[in-house]
Amino acid sequence: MSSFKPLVFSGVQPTGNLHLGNYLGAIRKFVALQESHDCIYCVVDLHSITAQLVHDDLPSQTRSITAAFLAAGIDPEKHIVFNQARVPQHAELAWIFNCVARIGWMNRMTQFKDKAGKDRENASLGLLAYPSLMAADILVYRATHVPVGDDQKQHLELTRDIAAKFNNDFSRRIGELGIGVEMTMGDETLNGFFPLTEPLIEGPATRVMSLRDGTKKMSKSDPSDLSRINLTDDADAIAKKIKKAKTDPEPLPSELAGLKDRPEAENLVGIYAALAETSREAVMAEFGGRQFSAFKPALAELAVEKLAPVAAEMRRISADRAYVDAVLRDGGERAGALAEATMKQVREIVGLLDD
Ligand code: AQP
Repeated sequence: MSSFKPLVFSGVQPTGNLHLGNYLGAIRKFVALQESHDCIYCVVDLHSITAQLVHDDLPSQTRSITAAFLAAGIDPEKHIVFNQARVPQHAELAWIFNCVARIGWMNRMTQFKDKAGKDRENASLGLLAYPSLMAADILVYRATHVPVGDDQKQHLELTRDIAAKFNNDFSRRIGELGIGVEMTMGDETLNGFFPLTEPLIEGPATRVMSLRDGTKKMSKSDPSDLSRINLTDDADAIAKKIKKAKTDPEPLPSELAGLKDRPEAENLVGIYAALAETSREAVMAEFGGRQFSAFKPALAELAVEKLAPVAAEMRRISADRAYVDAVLRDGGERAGALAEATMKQVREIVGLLDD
């Protein structure tokens, strides 16, 4: 028996312009993890049709997220970059996980409640089952680590629950086939096939909030463009949005405790710290006691300095559609081979004949 090989997986939906929250909460971490891990990064197009089926621009959005991955510094040769629909094993494993997960688990997901809103009966079945597909995305590679923003924490807990139930339900069979990893669950030792994936949610910007309302997450689907900084915004747009960002009349505090009950101040300090790759404490040591009228221009300058090169590179890569498509095709082939190896064993465990 050996342990699971460390492997990073994460995905981003092609549902609109990427924003600073996606960049700081996810993509920048994807880039850093390449140094220490094998990584698989996916544009999760099948997820993007759960909330809204028809997207006129789905192919161009998929290419644009791919360009953002590459522009941020993801190496598609050393690692794997592809779009989910190219590897049908994701959907196949998701079906099996639909039979593992319980409806009650899905009904408790806050993202489902938020997105379905009051008219839950009218939400797509796909929206309810979204976390099961997300579990399949990760576990079809038996990935051990998943960098995400804080909003995905609950879905990752559910991924662990699905893996644990599958391992538990099929432990005997996994043992008989000799393809398991010995795992301790409570007082029991069992033969697990899927790892209990660890979320990687760290740093000062795990939940970047809207610039218009510090209690709401910065989101692609917020109708107000002023609520978010898009990765493609130019310097003027970034400066304008930060200037207009909601704040309170007090100066910045010098210590962390002073940010309590000041969500907008907390958000801007977190963004500054993440962009400057420092701690919130260090930002407050520098700006404590100063007004937002002094802090905001410094934040805008830093944001432009960090984001402008990514935006320029994204434009350059996006112009070469053949290159982007070649990256996705090659990544899809390599991901597909890995996913099929897992699914062969899953079919054997479950008892589904495939040859
Ligand atoms: N505001 C955020 N702060 C930090 N991380 C964030 N992420 C999203 N918003 C923030 C992280 O970005 C990754 C990709 O997200 P996604 O596009 O797959 O899904 P999402 O969380 O639904 O993103 P949006 O922007 O909020 O889209 P809509 O408006 O369509 O719902 C994930 O790791 C996520 O945690």
